Amino acid sequence: MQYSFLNLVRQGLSGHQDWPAQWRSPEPKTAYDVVVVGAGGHGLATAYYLAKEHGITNVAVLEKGWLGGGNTGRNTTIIRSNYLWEESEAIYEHALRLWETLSRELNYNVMYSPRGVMMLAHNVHDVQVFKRHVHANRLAGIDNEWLSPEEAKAFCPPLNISRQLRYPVLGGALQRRGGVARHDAVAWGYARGADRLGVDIIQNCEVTGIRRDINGAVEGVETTRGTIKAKKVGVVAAGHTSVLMAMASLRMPIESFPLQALVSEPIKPVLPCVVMSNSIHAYISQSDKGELVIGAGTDVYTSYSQTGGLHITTHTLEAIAELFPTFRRLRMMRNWGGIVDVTPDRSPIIGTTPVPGLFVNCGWGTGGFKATPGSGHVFAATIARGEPHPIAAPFSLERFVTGRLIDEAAAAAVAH
Ligand code: FAD
Ligand code: PYC
Repeated sequence: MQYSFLNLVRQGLSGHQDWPAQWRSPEPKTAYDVVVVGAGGHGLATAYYLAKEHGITNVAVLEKGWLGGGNTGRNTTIIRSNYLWEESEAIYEHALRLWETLSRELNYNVMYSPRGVMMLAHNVHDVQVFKRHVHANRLAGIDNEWLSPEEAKAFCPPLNISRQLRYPVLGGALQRRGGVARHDAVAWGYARGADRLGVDIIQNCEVTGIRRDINGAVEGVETTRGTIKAKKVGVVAAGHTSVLMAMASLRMPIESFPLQALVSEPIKPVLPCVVMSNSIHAYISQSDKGELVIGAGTDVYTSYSQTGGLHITTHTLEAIAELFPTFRRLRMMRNWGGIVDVTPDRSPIIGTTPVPGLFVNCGWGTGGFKATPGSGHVFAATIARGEPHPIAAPFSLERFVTGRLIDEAAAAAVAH
């Protein structure tokens, strides 16, 4: 029998009992050293590094749906580390370096393709902001360079740099080491790696409660498949973090919004890089299957719907048609949404919580796919040691009390 993402999806959709033993999730044990809630890329990477780097293998990853079926399987896979502030540069660059060797590390082709991410400027403000990022990144040893409109077109031939555009291209910031990866392969690679090290990955297992002992410390979780004891619980459930943390009486500075993406019919290779335009709002790349992968913005209202307003995608397609007139004739095949969790400063929360034994990793908003390896790596260290990894430390929950925010709104690249 062959392991494949499709099989896992079917397993999640149709119930594990219909499938051969090697495809089924194991029955949960009654107790683990660590329970990770959420089998997205971040949760699976956390479990992998807990086992690989810290020797903690008595770990369960609990997933209410199927492995990789959340934002990990729904995103446009853009990878870059061209953020403005030092704290963000540190974590996203940490992740980018792990991406560079991830296929070898996992012995699984995650199809990381550093084809370059070009962010377009359409007005004076964009030019100033992106040049500021270029300088900040280069000072930190992170590649980023400024391109004129002609250089941008040479790098990406289908791009329209006509001065007649409503919002003409005034230049672009290019991170050549940025690119894309194959989202389901990332989930699968980490899942297989963790599984081989002894981690239990349990699908169709929703966490419905967090159990605490008489002193308030975590002692396990309630799930749709029974009670599971654990002295350490890591919540990595993008979009649903507030719901889960409320089970431990914690209120999170998080709002959840639908964010959409869509793909075109497949065509021959035509788009050699990733292009992002924050101002007129579109981002686009071409998958190895040939489909153009297009991302839209978030809905204006909070919601747990995995769809989103049609007018948001329409707006994005207008922007794509203006920037790439040759794509106008293409048909769109599918669109979908994911639920992203957004913090007030648009930076993630990674670390301990006021509840002993309860750890949280969330708030990646529209941009956490690129962080997957780095996020899992530092979160595993945080859980193993019981204190924040140095790269994670600035992203503590306490920053919303101390006011030491990491305001990355300008680098978020997606309207939200
Ligand atoms: P998820 O993959 O969502 O995993 C969380 C898991 O927790 C889910 O599988 C969910 O079912 C599970 N869960 C929730 N509640 C429970 C419960 N009670 N019990 C058990 N399990 C539970 N980022 C980028 O860097 N680049 C991009 O180009 C990009 N594009 C995006 C485009 C779209 C349309 C979307 C929606 C997001 C995009 N992102 C992008 C953001 C990125 O997808 C996320 O930040 C990232 O995938 C989060 O990973 P995760 O593992 O934390 O979450
Ligand atoms: O963070 O680069 C990003 C991104 C692109 C699309 C959604 N998020």
